[in-house]
Amino acid sequence: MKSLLKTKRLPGILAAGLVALAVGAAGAPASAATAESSTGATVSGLTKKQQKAKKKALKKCNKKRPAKKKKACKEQVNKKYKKLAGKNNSPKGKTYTIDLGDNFFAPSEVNLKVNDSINWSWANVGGFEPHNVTLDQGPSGVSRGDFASPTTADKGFRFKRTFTKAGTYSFVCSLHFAMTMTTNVSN
Ligand SMILES: [Cu+2]
Repeated sequence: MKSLLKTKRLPGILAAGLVALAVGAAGAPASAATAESSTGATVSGLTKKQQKAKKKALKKCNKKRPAKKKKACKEQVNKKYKKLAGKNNSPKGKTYTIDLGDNFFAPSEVNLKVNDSINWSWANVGGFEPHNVTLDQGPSGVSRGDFASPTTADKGFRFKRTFTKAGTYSFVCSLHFAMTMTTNVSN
């Protein structure tokens, strides 16, 4: 597991650019692939992986003869990925509550599926000792800023985040280094 601080961002940007070019060639707007929504899907509604698969499928269609078959093939591919994009844009994940305490997370380990969420709750803290949720390590492409709660002792405080990328996430309270938790996210 690489530390997030050491994560190289450039290859990701290059890859996104290549996908953008590929999608552009397939007829979708080239700008679509660069920005990602909270679901991990691009603005076009497809994940980068899905965009790649779509491009491959369309390429296959190009080999079909006669032109009528080629057209029908492309229509089918476009329809399929339009449906997938719709799914991506309306994720139906579960929400799990994790309690913060003095000084622990409970439970300290949780297994999620992609698009599930955690709602961290300060309801059970003492009210004097401030705490936060800080991402220590996560899968590549996830940044600390995606999971950075304010620091507070406010029992009414809640911090909710959706997990769109599979992998292992280690969280810590930056004021109490023994206060850790692990989130495993699978596809
Ligand atoms: Cu703390």
